[in-house]
Amino acid sequence: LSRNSVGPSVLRLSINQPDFDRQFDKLVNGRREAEADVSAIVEQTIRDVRARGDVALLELTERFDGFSLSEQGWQISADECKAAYKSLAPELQDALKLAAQRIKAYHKAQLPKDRDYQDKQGVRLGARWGAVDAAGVYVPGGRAAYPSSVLMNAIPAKVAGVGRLVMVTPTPQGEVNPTVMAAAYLAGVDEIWRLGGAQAIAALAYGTDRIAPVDVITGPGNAWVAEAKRQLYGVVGIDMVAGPSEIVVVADGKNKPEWIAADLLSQAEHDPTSQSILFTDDAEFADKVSAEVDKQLAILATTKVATESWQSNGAIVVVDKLETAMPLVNRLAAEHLELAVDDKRAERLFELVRHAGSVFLGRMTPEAIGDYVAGPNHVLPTGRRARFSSGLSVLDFMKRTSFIALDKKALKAIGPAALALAEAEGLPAHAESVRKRL
Ligand code: HSO
Ligand code: ZN
Repeated sequence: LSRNSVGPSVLRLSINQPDFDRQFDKLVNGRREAEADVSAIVEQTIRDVRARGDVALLELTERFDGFSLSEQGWQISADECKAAYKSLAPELQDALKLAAQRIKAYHKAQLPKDRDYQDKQGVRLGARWGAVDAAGVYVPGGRAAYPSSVLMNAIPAKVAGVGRLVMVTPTPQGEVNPTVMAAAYLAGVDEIWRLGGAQAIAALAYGTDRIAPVDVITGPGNAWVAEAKRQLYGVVGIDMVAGPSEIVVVADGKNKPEWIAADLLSQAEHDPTSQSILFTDDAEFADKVSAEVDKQLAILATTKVATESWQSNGAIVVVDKLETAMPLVNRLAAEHLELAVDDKRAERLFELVRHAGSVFLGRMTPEAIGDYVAGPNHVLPTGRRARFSSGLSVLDFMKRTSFIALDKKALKAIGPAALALAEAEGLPAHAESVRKRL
């Protein structure tokens, strides 16, 4: 994208500029996901873990995380997690507990209903939902280790009814993040293995002597982890492959510029490739927010990441009316969408939203509330994937078995059509299995 330099350091577009369509296209289609070519290495790692199991895990962990699993232990125990929780400041314990309770309540309400009914031909039909037996959650180490993400991945699995919930997390030099362990304790994780990278995903998918395989793997990770999930999809189920965070804010001129600037920066600080975009119908307000972002960037502890994100991926788009922004907002299909306007207006704009991962209505709903404590999942589709997919839910840990039951009368009603179709497909055994009963 060409970063034109109308004043401050962020892309500024106006719906009235002659080349707006072309510029906005570039914003929509700009690729922010580095396609590092890791596929060959990951393929090799997966093959290695599959062939040599625990021995490969030992070697790879020694090489990449710099410690010995056999000396320091393969697992982190439930007692260690409980102790980590107890060692936290009481306010942090309470915050985690509140988050866990609210996430649990929201996901409980999400549980699907079985169906069982008889149709007009007398055929009994339905579907029964059940959880997978075992699920694995990947939790990154280092900067990207978020206790909130442990809750967001693990709690839906438990609510879905997953019997065995396994967590894998790299512990470079053997070190573990205590708040992550505390979150695992609260979420009811059953096993934690000190493993990271593609090798951890391979171990979960195929199993080793020590580690029993799982059926579904979720959770964020670096390029190697994402690629391993992609390659092993089919052997196991996975959640979506997530990209860098995004926020679109639709705001009128009656907002406090400080608030909106902070909202934009809340996602910019996640990653240099994150994206924050403001739509407003007030050019003066746009200037104020832009200046305020620069002011806040100067004092933010995460300024390096946030500045890079804002300057290379951020944008401010000035429109005539907020309603005219909505088709543009839909094209971006952003992970997070704030509608920072009066409540009634927010409802009306919300009616116009067709594609977004999660929507935050009104002036008092900053996106960060959804990251931590509101209840809906913060694992959401990024990179325009909200066009066709949704946030993580209990359904990612469940599957549906349909069932059919006929009696004589029902078979008489619909059997002849099956017979005709079987004959048309040239499959006589199919036809006979119906004919013999008729
Ligand atoms: N906004 C991130 C989730 C997160 N934020 C975790 C803070 N901690 C997902 O896009
Ligand atoms: Zn966030």
